[in-house]
Amino acid sequence: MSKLNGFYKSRRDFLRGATALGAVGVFAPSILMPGFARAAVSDGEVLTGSHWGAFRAVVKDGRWTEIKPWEGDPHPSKQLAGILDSVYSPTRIKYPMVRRAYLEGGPGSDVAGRGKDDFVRVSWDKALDLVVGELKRVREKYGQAGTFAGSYGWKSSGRLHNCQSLLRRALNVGMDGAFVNSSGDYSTGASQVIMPHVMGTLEVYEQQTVWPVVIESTDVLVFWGADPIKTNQIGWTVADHDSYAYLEAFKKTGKKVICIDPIRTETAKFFDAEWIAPKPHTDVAIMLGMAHTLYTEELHDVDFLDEYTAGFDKFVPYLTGESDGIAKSAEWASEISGLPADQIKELARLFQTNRTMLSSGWSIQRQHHGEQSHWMLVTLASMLGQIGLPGGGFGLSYHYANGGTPSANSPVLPGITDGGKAVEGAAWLTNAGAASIPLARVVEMLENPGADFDFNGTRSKFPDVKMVYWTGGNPFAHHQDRNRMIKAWQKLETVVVQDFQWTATARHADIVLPATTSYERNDIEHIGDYSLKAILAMKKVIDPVFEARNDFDIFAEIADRLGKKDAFTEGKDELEWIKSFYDEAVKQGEAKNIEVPDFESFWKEGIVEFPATDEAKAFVRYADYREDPLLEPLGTPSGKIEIYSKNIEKMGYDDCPPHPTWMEPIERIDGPDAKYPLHINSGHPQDRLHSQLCGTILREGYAIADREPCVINTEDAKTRGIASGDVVRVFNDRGQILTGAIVSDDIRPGVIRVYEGGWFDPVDAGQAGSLDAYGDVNCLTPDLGTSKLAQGNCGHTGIADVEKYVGGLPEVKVFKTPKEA
Ligand SMILES: Nc1nc2c(c(=O)[nH]1)N[C@H]1C(S)=C(S)[C@@H](COP(=O)(O)OP(=O)(O)OC[C@H]3O[C@@H](n4cnc5c(=O)[nH]c(N)nc54)[C@H](O)[C@@H]3O)O[C@H]1N2
Ligand SMILES: Nc1nc2c(c(=O)[nH]1)N[C@H]1C(S)=C(S)[C@@H](COP(=O)(O)OP(=O)(O)OC[C@H]3O[C@@H](n4cnc5c(=O)[nH]c(N)nc54)[C@H](O)[C@@H]3O)O[C@H]1N2
Ligand SMILES: [Mo]
Repeated sequence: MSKLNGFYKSRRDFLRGATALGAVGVFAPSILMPGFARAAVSDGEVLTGSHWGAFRAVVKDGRWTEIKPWEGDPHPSKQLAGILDSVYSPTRIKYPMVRRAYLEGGPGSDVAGRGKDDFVRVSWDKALDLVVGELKRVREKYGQAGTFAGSYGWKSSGRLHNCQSLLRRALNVGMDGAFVNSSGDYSTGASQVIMPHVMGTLEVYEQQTVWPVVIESTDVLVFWGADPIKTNQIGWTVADHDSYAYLEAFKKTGKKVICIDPIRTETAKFFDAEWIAPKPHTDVAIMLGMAHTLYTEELHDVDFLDEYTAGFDKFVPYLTGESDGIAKSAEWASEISGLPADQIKELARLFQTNRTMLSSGWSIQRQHHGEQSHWMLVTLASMLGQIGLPGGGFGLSYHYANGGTPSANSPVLPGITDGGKAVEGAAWLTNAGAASIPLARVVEMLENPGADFDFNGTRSKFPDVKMVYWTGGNPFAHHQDRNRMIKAWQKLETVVVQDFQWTATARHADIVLPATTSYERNDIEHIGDYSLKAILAMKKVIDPVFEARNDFDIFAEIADRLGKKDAFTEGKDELEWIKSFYDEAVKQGEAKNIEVPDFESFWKEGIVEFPATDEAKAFVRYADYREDPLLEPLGTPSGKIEIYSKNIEKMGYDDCPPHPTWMEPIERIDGPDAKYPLHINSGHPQDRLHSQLCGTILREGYAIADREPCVINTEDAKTRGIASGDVVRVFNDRGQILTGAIVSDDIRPGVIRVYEGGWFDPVDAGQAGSLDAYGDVNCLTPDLGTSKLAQGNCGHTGIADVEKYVGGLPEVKVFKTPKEA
């Protein structure tokens, strides 16, 4: 499932949305006035937008000089400053570049030399000849599945220059779909597969009981591994930041807020919340301890469980220990989690006697057996019996893209498609005529061509991939176990990377194509993934920097060289595409009786806003199901919340039983055979978006000793002789990174925090196991699937140790331009 199209309130909306989008691309091209709004201004202000929000760009003499938040943004992100800097940063890719050994020796030359920054500048013509030549050669020599184009990542906002769809579109029309695709994402890999079995929907990208209702009706607001103050800075479309006003309003009520998190988060600080800090990776045990308390004290809602859920009776013998001899009591959970048993019991009673919203983030499912976390959360919420009541139940998206913000009655923009075939999770394996893999298994795929793998009830074989084309993502930041990945990458004969900055992924490529940032081209996007509060003209701010080209143009040219330019462009240029998306919104507006101005007025104005309806301001998730479970059944086989899933039972997976279960992860602190004493918390960064903006001035605000920070508890620092500001080496069997220490009591003892997205900067490039000079936490995390069911990534699993670094300090080089011969 992609996150492209906002959210769906219900399964039916989801189906409707899917069909509507399937129809995109058939609109006749319309002729626009020549030159209309095509040029960037040389002086003035341009309203545009990004994942970080909408803003006005001040341009002087054709150069972007200042960035001001849009007046309609109630809580602009401090990260905006980094955007401007990223455009002119020394890490910009200026020209098409080819790795020297590759240019001289051809595909597969000196693969161990990747990452050594030895590139040669070539013309666009030469670069595209090489790319297209390779696409053809690989197909001829290795067949349909020789190229991986399941490229993933947080490409920029915008419905047209969606580089991942454009890549697949070019290969669909130009190569008859001869490429390997991917399904899922890194965000919710486990949840988006288990939740349809449990709730009949994805849950994670859907509207929540809205904030006005929570403010009114919720008595106890629990953030379970969720930090909305940090993470709501970002939207998949253009962030609206409207949740901040609601969080403020909730704070004013003085009602109880609890944060269950190994870290005292920004959200915990904002609310001065009760901070409960369990050992990481033990949440399922804690929830089971609560469930056991409710059950043994007869506090569970028997009527709710009877009427709205299926299979509770099969879960009870596990809960009580009748089936395996271990009662999942609060005392049992206390042993595992380190929380006092009484605290677990008291929390269970508190939740039961108050209207409680259990709001969970996604880290607890980005872990080994991550499927169990949200399944157990739903089970706990079902026992509390408040699902579908105002302000009660659970929510899996309050922390993401300002979920819970009431939705406007707005049309939904379509976007460029991959060539008429939707890239949706459900279509995997048949998608685009070639194989598809669960995204996070990409390294395993390279290592084991022909080997079987399981996924959500299916079994398939890994294709034999020889070429990778990555665009709009940074796998050398987002993927786990960097050193294993480096070795696997060496199996590839050709790696093409299209980006605007010299990420580690680009530095490990053979052919590097410079893309524009979204501020160097025109596009269109919504403001507010959930609020849908406006449609924004993402106008070009400046002309392309150096030789950067738009993603659309690069792929149109590739399609052209494959003899399929018209099929790719459908005869439309940039602005004609944008207009066609907008015109679809106008049509929807007519059907829905919403006033939507025509394209010319919209583009001139730059924005059209839509207000939230009264109905949207009162939205309670699952209220309709609660009111009428027969007429409004869930999309599960039983039509009910599945605490026991017969479908999952049939799959017979040893690592995903048919009801929520505590399962030991491959490693955790104090777990069986734990080899290292500290858990690695690799949460999302406060001051950047993954690896984006790491190469900007924002880094000056957080880097310690020029490295990525590592937060360590005071006790753990003391026993290791570490002080704030020290350079420390974090290490385990998988890798070693240098970071700068921050000693703090805002983190549980036994836990360190290094945010994901720090740029990988190996001292000995190409050599697996090299010391990383800057601090890419994914040198330390394990690369394994959450389970056979979802095969999500386990970025939040992993243990390590830390020591003060006393060796000679290697220079951080990754933020400089590589050699441009
Ligand atoms: N250990 C650990 N690992 C994690 C996580 C974790 O919690 N812990 N979180 C995971 C999650 S949830 C995610 S979503 C991933 C994020 O992983 P990514 O999405 O891969 O990370 P980004 O840094 O956002 O990379 C986006 C890249 O796209 C490029 N780009 C942006 N716009 C454009 C464009 O218009 N055109 C082109 N061609 N390129 C563009 C940017 O320059 C950047 O290099 O990381 C995952 N990895
Ligand atoms: N500023 C900023 N915002 C972002 C992003 C970003 O990169 N920067 N990325 C966006 C994206 S793509 C995504 S997917 C979302 C990610 O949203 P999340 O996955 O929810 O974010 P994380 O920061 O990984 O984790 C949330 C919290 O879980 C806690 N946690 C970690 N392990 C455990 C555990 O075992 N138990 C408990 N109880 N808590 C635990 C972490 O300490 C953290 O405070 O954020 C989005 N928003
Ligand atoms: Mo994500």
